[in-house]
Amino acid sequence: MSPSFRFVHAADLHLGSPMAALALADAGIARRFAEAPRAALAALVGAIRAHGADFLVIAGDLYDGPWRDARVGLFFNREIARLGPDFPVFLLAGNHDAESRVPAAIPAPANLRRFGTARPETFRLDGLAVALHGQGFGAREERRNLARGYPPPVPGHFNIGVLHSALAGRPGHEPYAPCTAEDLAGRGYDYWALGHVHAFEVVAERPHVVFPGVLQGRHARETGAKGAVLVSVEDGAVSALERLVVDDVRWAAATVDVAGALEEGEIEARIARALPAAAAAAEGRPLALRLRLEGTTALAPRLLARRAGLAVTAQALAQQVDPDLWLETLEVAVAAPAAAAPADPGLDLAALIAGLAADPATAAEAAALTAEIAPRLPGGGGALELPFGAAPEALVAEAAALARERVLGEG
Ligand SMILES: [Mn+2]
Repeated sequence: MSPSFRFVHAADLHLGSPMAALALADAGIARRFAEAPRAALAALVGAIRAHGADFLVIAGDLYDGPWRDARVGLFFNREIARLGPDFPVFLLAGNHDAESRVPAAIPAPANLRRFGTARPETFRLDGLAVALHGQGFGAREERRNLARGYPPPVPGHFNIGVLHSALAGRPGHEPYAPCTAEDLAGRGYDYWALGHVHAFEVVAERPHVVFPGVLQGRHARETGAKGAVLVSVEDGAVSALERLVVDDVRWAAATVDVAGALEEGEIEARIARALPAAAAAAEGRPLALRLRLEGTTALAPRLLARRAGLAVTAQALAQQVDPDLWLETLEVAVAAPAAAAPADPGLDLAALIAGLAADPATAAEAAALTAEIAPRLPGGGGALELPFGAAPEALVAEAAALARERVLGEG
């Protein structure tokens, strides 16, 4: 009879990652968000101790990239050391922390074991009859099917394959170390501890193929609960798999339909109605909300021109719902109804502005200006990105709305 045990599978901690700024947050809350990836690791260590797990597997992208200094590495080592000198931690390098980008620059705690990158390596925990097989990334762009080179399972052991891969492809993720779920099932292992894909996913069972997802969401596209997984093994088979939700802050996105709204009070009322459902996603944590206004309304030029003020209003409304509900961005994706014919066809300013706004040359000029100005701003352009969105077209649309308001007195 094989021993029963439990282990924790985590991946994509991205320590050292810059957290998206919150325009209206005060210094304290901004710091809370900035430190959330570290707080999530500390919470994970606490959860491991509380659950009495036997070992920890980290399947790549522990670090977001090359260290700015040694502090991030010292922080990780300290947290791992809190698990005790006899608690095994297995670490695999992913694309973000490939060996060439994040070399093992400082001495590691005695309980940390790092998979090699030249070939697959096997670690055994003979007391638990566990064998772990893994090959880390030597360089960022690993295009080979690494899984195919993994060794046969160790007989009489619970075999775990540790791999950083998007499998045959996952939207939004580079197709590094590509392989199929069939490649993995064919190895004869009991559990595949994957990393790289930031959403939690149980791809298959028996053998289990699992992405725990990112440990802490870092921007408004990483929404919802985040953490690791706790795997229970009895009689040589997975008997339970549960999520350990350890994120310290959370992200959400919501869309408000402003179609047909005739006055700003109506816009505010519709924002206020959307907020409680969005706030529910926080589950007691600070929540950063990306709010998007959509629809065709005569107020469109005014909304685009006065977005900064509207963002402050939305933040104030959010605080009424939950003091820890923070507006990440207010996206104003609205359109004005088709305009009536101008009174004086001789000088049609509205048409002139609309024509300029639709001209690709204007967008190109806006993109060039943005690229020139952004690096000179504090934070390297983050401040510019936040109010205007990524696309030069959005910048031009906002400029056109401002011009209409100033020149034509609209809005
Ligand atoms: Mn990755």
